[in-house]
Amino acid sequence: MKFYDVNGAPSPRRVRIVLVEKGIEYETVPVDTPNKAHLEADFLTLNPWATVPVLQLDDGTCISEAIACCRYLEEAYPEPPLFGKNSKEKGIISMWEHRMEWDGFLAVAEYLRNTIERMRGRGLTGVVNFDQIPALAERGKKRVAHFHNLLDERLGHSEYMAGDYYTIADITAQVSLDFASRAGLKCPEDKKNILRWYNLVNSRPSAAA
Ligand SMILES: N[C@@H](CCC(=O)N[C@@H](CS)C(=O)NCC(=O)O)C(=O)O
Repeated sequence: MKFYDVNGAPSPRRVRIVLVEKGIEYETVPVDTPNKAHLEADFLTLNPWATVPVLQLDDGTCISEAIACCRYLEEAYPEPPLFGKNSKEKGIISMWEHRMEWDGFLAVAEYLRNTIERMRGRGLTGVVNFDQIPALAERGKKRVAHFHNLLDERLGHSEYMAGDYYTIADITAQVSLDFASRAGLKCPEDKKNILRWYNLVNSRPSAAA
């Protein structure tokens, strides 16, 4: 299995963490996104949406979209389960994972993609160039503050994001929190519930992925 990756990028990191948690062996193929390798024909045959990560299975099948890659890995390598062990858990975990992507990951992306010079004319991923919109950067910043509140409130009465064990919902929240921090939107120090949980998830070997 090949994994098309960008060093340090948050979307592929969601999948990298799952690969480590499940102890899966794979081959990394670096994609030079700063030099726009993901917009060239060779890469677009793997993923026409021009985003990283992409998993390429041994039969050549390509799966893009971080959560879809994680979902494939869960089905192909069920242990340890990260998406739940029964139908109720699966529903609850998916609910929290999806909220973490919307309220966390996409909020940071909205802020960053509409702010930094390197992403000028690249307000969205994909083959179409969209202008940055400063008002969206402002909104993204507010959404990240809201995300910190939401996370702290939830973790005040749940050990992990979706219950009493580590799941894909924690992975999306953890990556979003680190993504925000790297974008300069650090978690306020008074968010004690986030700090408690962050120490837990960040002490797992997969956090280094
Ligand atoms: N919806 C995609 C988003 C992936 C994404 O945004 N990847 C970034 C790297 S973290 C990327 O490919 N950026 C290319 C670009 O900015 O054009 C997913 O979940 O996999």
